[in-house]
Amino acid sequence: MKHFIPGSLLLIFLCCLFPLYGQQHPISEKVEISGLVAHPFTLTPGDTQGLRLQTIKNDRNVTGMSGEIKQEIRTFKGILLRDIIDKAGVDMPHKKDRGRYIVYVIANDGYKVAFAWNELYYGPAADHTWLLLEKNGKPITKNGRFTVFCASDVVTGPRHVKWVSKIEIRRLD
Ligand SMILES: Nc1nc2c(c(=O)[nH]1)N[C@H]1C(S)=C(S)[C@@H](COP(=O)(O)O)O[C@H]1N2
Ligand SMILES: [Mo]
Repeated sequence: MKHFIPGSLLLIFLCCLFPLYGQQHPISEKVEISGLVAHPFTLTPGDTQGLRLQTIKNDRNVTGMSGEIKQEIRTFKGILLRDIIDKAGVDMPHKKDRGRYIVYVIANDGYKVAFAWNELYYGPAADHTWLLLEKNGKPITKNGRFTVFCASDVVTGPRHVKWVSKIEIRRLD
């Protein structure tokens, strides 16, 4: 017997696979820091480029729009986002343009979140925005390897970025 699949059946089969394809979140093993910076660099779980890894006790869970708890984070290990930006060195010739700069956190599934440069230096988020490598004493594997988390946000879900692969410094018009 010939192994013959009619074209229409093949098409139906491929259409069934498509939603699965959309749900896959390829894990990035690195985070590239790039954009308007003097020294672009790459972080991996094994090479954090000499940046200070801090272990933090945390009382802010990952919450949704109506306050529901999506995930409990009791402790985490991570690098302050500001330390990462400092190391890369933002190329900002005119200080008064600081309000135009954003730190764009990009995930492998297309999710993107902007932080204003100003808030990461002068706002509540300055001391509370982290690139996490571990949660609750374990490396991030399920949504990993890197997560950005802003513990000073009122609702923390939207800026809890899983599968982070890039951090880009951009300037708005
Ligand atoms: N990469 C990525 N991160 C994401 C999302 C996403 O779709 N992709 N969803 C966000 C939303 S809307 C919420 S509420 C939280 C949920 O986090 P959880 O995994 O703890 O439920 O993740 C956020 N981070
Ligand atoms: Mo959400």
